[in-house]
Amino acid sequence: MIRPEFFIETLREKGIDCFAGVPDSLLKNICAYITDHFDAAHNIIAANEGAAVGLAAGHYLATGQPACVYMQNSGEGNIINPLASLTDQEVYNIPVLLLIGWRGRPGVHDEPQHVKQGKVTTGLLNVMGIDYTVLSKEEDKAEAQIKKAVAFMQATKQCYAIVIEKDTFDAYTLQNVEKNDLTLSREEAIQTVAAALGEKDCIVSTTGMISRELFEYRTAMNQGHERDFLTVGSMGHASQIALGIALAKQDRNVWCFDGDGASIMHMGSMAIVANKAPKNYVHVVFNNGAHDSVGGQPTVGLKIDLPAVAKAVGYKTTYSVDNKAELESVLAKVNSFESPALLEIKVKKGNRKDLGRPTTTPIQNKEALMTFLKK
Ligand SMILES: Cc1ncc(C[n+]2csc(CCOP(=O)(O)OP(=O)(O)O)c2C)c(N)n1
Repeated sequence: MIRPEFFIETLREKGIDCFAGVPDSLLKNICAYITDHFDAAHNIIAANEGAAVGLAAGHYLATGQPACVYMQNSGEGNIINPLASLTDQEVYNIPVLLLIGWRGRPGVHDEPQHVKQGKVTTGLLNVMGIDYTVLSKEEDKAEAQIKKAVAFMQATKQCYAIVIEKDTFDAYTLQNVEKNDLTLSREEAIQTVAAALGEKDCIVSTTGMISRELFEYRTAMNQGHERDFLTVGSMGHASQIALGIALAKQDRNVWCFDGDGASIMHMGSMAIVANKAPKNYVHVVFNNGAHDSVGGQPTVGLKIDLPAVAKAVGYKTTYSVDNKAELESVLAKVNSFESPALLEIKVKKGNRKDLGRPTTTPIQNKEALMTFLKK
């Protein structure tokens, strides 16, 4: 295994001292080390991975030094456009070092949403003409790979990718944890909202723990899972899946259970929700100011005024609560919400250690929901 400090300090010695990206569970230890050891101008947790490539390009334009973009391989989809039309040698020819966590690597068991992405991870790099290496788990070999990557970028000005397998890095625990006094847990907030829903209502929940906690709530209540679409992948798009359903099924309320990281990832979608103005749409954002599902790295979620953003783009009703009593009193008024509505629930970080994963497959989930929506 490689020590995070060894990896990052080797990059720093080679002139790479600026990072941007979206955190990943495979890169949790590296992301935590970067968060603790680089200031705000040298580590930017971006809205999405494509935005991180933009930041890295800006850094190169200003300094002549490549920056490093870290991401889960799910983020490859978000970087294709800036790779093809910004950094590519046939356009501006700007070097960026891509650090890609390889979930779903063929032969390694992983969740369904990672299987396809795992199969195409290196193929996508090939198609984009990006040279890459899979990082060795031995430090001396890894050091040689880093040297080669940096030399390649210096010589060609092209991007280069380092692909990271599971269990490549030693443990490192984030020290700079931003403290707040939030007490409501996300799981309790999810249960409270789910319990307030009408019989015909459906939920589209976002990637990560939110969907897992919702799934476990239904199981615990013996309710079945047909009313929930668990967006296990496709981070940031739950609000649009919900909008698609809401516009086509105006006879029932559609709830989006979103995270702050996910809603910020494609925040422009909020403007589309507001503009389409469905009469049956409630956007709930469980805001813990963190990418909790992949290691708790900070988002800007608690530093921005989400209800004000929603209001500014045209949501008709907005609420922000941070405790159960307030949440219940808002939910009691649900039938008089002018829609689309945004309900921000500020919650603390963290999850139950024995939290399970959905036991239904994505196809089963889809079919059950479609049957439910026909009723
Ligand atoms: C495009 C993409 N980038 C990164 C990830 C990895 N990922 C899964 S969940 C998650 C964090 C989600 O944070 P948030 O929406 O705030 O919800 P929380 O986990 O805090 O409840 C991330 C970064 C992903 N699945 N897809």
